[in-house]
Amino acid sequence: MTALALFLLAAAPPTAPAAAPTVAEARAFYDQVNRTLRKLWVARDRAAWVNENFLTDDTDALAADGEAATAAYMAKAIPESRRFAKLDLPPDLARMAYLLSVSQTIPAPDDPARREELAGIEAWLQSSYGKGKYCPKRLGGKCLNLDQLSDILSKSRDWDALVDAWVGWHEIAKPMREKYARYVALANEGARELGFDDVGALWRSGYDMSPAAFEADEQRLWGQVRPLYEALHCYVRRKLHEKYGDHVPATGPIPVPALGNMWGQEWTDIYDVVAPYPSEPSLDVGKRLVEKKVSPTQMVKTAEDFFTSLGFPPLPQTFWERSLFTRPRDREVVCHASAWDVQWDGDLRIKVCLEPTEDDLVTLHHELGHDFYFQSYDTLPVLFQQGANDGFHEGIGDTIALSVTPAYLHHIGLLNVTSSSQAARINELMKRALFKVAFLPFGLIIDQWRWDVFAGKVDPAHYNQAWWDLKRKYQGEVPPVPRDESDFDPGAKYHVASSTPYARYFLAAIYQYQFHRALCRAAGWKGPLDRCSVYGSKAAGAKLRAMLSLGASKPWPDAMEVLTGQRQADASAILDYYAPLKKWLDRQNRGQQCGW
Ligand code: X8Z
Ligand code: ZN
Repeated sequence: MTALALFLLAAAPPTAPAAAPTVAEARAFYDQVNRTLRKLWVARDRAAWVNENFLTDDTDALAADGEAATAAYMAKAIPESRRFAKLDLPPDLARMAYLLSVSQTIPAPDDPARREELAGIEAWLQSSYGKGKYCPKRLGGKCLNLDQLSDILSKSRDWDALVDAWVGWHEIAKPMREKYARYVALANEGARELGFDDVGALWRSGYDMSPAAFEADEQRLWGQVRPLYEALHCYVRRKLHEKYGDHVPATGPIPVPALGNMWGQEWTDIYDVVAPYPSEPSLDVGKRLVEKKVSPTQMVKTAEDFFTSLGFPPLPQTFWERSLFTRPRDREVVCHASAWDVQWDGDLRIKVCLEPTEDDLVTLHHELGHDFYFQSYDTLPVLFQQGANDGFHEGIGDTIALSVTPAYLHHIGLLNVTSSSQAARINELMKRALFKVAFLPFGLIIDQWRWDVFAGKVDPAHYNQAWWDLKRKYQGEVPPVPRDESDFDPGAKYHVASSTPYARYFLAAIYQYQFHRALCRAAGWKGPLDRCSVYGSKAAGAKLRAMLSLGASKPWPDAMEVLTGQRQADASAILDYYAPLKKWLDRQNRGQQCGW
């Protein structure tokens, strides 16, 4: 030991035990976290907004900076918050501690170079998806974007054209494969530094239960709805086989492009092929939107009007000034629909590329559901400015869309005639089931795949195989042509390229019927659920707003109880809703070899 060291030892004061932290210190800490996060999130979201509205290399870099700055702060703040872990915190602080611990979707390693690399990959993936195009040789240099390719999937009934559009779009994802593997490795490092097994475990920790309990709960719900899905699959496959011959075999899984949607995630656009009673009055809202020359702004106003009829304040003037409603002709944008509160204080916006279609009218109700949720909690501390869980956020606009019934559409002039016959009702239920029941297994598998990837159960050499194994197993869907590991089909789906977790949509697909049932009861409706519209009911609106205004300040079962009286996800509402259709399908499927 040197003389200097000896001197220092001698001079050091006796070491006092570190003072135990107090609740007051914890409160000061979380006040500061909320203030700092507000600044970081506003900066991040401004950059993301500009980036997604104006995709260039520079705005990609700005968006990545915003993400990296947040990640850098989180990598320090989360470990620091553990100082208070042993304290008996009051419920609001305990809730903040929990929300902070799970608030990073893609956590970054606490090393600046790796953090920036990860943020750069995130921005690149999302940007590549946004700019994705297919330039078939036959068009001599003209390229087709996702809207145009989706249009082919939804309208063409020519098998070769369908397959060409499908394969063409999936080409955009091939270059993502290698970067995705790196992104998984870096994000997992970040998750482990925060004490999670991997990113998937972190995502499954956001539901006020253990990751394992969450997985089990999803499977419980899937088990309840699976017979309904299989009945629909069986009937639809038969109709598609009649239409396309052996391109859609009479038994086994269905090739995706036959289903009218790029990802086979919802099948509404083949309603014409499968309509139970084609001679009943038309349900073609898109046709009316075109005939009546309804503008994008009028479509948005129609959706807004539903919410204000329930007692929500109208959207702010800035919403109309700052939102994007149509695809710009002069620049690249991320067209996948989204809703924003950029300044976390009621700065509501949407970013959509509207066409006069029923799908887009429904999407508008979905997006405004996000905005009116933001509006309901925009004065809470930012850690509470979230849905009760992310499935709640996705489920609100969809709940309202369940009230957009044919009778309501007739009332607002978007359907010529309605009928109350049983045949018309089966048509309506079929159309909705093509949208919502078809979606259920898709809602499950996106994150089943990512959970397995993050957990290392699927390595990069099997990315595509694992994807199609899940699609076949849960959805009964297969690709139209052989695929291999030079493809990266998961990356051709927005939420994979944009790092958006997906279990939320599965939950929303179940919750929305529970919410709808509760709103209908509040509105005094006594008839069947599929005929109920709560349009104009202030009583239903008040119940809904009571739940939304909680944000994430309480565990989600508390929020659910406020609206529904229930504390659990419960598939009985969706099963009740489609019961008449299920009965009808079972009759149609008699003697068929269902399943795949
Ligand atoms: O991504 C969305 C919304 C934006 S949060 C348009 N949805 C999922 C999808 O398109 O895959 C809504 C339903 C499912
Ligand atoms: Zn959404």
